[in-house]
Amino acid sequence: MQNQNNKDEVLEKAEKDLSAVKDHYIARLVNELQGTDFWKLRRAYSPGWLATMPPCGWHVPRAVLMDLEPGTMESIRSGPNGLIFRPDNFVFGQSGAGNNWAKGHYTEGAELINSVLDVVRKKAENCDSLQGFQVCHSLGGGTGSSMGTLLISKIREEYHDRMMLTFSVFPSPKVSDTVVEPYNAILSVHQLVENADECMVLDNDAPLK
Ligand SMILES: Nc1nc2c(ncn2[C@@H]2O[C@H](COP(=O)(O)OP(=O)(O)OP(=O)(O)O)[C@@H](O)[C@H]2O)c(=O)[nH]1
Ligand SMILES: [Mg+2]
Repeated sequence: MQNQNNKDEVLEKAEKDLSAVKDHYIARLVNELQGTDFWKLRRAYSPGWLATMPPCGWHVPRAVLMDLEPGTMESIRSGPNGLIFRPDNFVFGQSGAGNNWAKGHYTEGAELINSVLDVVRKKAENCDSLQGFQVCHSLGGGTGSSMGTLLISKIREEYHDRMMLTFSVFPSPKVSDTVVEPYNAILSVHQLVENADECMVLDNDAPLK
């Protein structure tokens, strides 16, 4: 309850000063807020940002959502912002990665990655002047870290002259679910150093300070 009040306060504060909301501010807020709040904020401030306006009349984020399990997609779809996403932009598997970096990078993730790339390609082809890509993921779990970095390397291979910016949530021992989180993060950092142009490091310790 306290947490919800804090989030509402942050959103309210941001809503009061439109001009103050710059990209770095949004990036900091992402650390404090859940993904759905991020889109709520984005929709409130700059509806044209990374979005296309289809004939239906509302802005649709030019975003591809991927996971190795269906649960997270279902909660986004049934959440307050579920309707703003195009249903064909959700790509998910059934098995999950279970915090296992190798599963996301080499086995389950590698099987699903081509379906994700098909959607990414379609989005990229619809852009008038494609500038780059932004990837939001966590580095502690099994999917965002391993399949996230696999996606980044595949995009880099195909669009080597476009910018790659990542918003990477680094694990914190204070909110850690499993002991393998630091290992997943280290394996992913190695990939990010190779394939990303810029990484926004979101420290999961920060909201607890
Ligand atoms: N700041 C923030 N951190 C999150 C959030 N959700 C998960 N995390 C962190 O992300 C890490 C776990 O990663 P998840 O994204 O849940 O895992 P995943 O990438 O889906 O991988 P698997 O579920 O293992 O397949 C942990 O370090 C969590 O603390 C969130 O909404 N906000
Ligand atoms: Mg997961």
